[in-house]
Amino acid sequence: MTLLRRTLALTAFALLGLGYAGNVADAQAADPATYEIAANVNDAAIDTDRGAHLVWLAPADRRVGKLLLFMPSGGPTNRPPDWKEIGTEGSRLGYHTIVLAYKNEAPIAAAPPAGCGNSVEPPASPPNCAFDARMEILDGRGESTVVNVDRANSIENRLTKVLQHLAETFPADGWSAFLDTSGPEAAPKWSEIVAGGASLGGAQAVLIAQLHSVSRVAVFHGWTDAKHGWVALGATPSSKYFTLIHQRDNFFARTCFGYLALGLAPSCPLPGFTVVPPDPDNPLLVDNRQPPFGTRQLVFNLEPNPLGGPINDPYHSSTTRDGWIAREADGTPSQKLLNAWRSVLGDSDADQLLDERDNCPLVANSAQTDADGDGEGDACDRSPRGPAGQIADLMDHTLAALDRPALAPVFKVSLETALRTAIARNVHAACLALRIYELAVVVAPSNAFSTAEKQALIAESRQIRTDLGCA
Ligand SMILES: [Ca+2]
Ligand SMILES: [Ca+2]
Ligand SMILES: [Ca+2]
Repeated sequence: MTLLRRTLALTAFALLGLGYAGNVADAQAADPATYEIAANVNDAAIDTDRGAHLVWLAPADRRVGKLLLFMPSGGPTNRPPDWKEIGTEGSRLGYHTIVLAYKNEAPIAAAPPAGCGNSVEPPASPPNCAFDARMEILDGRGESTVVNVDRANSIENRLTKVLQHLAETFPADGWSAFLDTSGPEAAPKWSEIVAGGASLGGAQAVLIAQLHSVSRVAVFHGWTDAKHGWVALGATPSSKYFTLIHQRDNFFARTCFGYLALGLAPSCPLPGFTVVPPDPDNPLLVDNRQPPFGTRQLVFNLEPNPLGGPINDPYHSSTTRDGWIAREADGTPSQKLLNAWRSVLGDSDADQLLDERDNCPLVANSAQTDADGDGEGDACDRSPRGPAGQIADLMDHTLAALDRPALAPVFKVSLETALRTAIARNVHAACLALRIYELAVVVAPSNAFSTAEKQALIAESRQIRTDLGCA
């Protein structure tokens, strides 16, 4: 008995220690990319002027078997090395992570004929300007008159080629799971991919999710053509969309219409964010809340990093771009911003364990201790020591209340049977032993327990039977 209890306690202690050892990543700087892969790998027709792809491979014990595709914002100088922090965070969460170099140098917002204009409303011509431009950036099939992306340089081909390279070069690392080879030409396996990005790239993720059923959509920053009429739900349901925007992003007001189309906002302007100037104490801001946030559309209002240098809209850039994101005094990304990133990426309680592998998805518990091993972490398990621990407690309470020590074996026999069978997961036998115990308490002489003690012990035993799922 005593030995059993000590074993339980030591196991819990050991798990606690292991868990804490795994929770030091928060204070580290960005991880260097695991691989930097030339954009023209496996295809000489891809031009390299958008830089190389950055790829992070999560440690084997953290991998969740999903790819995070992150597409940078639009602009001639916006290349993957400006998104190392979010790439790092994706990897730390367990995603195979690719920050993709793609044809983002002709932003949709450029004045026609280079783009579709910077207005809230779509340009008079060409019709469907933003949709066609985005389609061409995605698949390179000549849809647009304002951008010029051939098939080789499309997002689809660039992603496919880098995935093929990774799968061929590192066959043991799981990259082939993100390739669909069932058709005449290999393609990304979108069902296993989190489509994510910043601004132009965020809206490319929305387009991908319209066309394909993706694992999740992670849309960061506002985007210029959010009200150009093309944003709609398609293959991916609204429940898989998650977004983050800075309240002072110059696209904030118009992006609401994108959220509206995706079922992320009930109306526009975005309810709760209409006060001018923005109220820093607004309780809806993620800055003023603790995860889990419980909503799929997040707004923040942190000060951008002034060291990023002059840029048209530092608030816009500060949603994910390394030079402008809010940072702690030690230079690491703002914890409040990290909380929001993690929520958007699928870690609702921001403890760096994605919901799907978190034993308490809505309670921060990076240690993941689970003393009774039932798959529910101690932090959210109503009986964290499990039935065995509860029965051990009942034994203690019984012997402490008992005024006639000579009767102890009567109760010990049934409780030890209950304990032994509960540990063996023989629920039926444990339930029976507890009923026998309760009967023994009921018929015990009045000089053994007081009436109140009897009632308390029986109630405790019944609770254990409920937790065991006794019939
Ligand atoms: Ca989590
Ligand atoms: Ca948790
Ligand atoms: Ca548990």
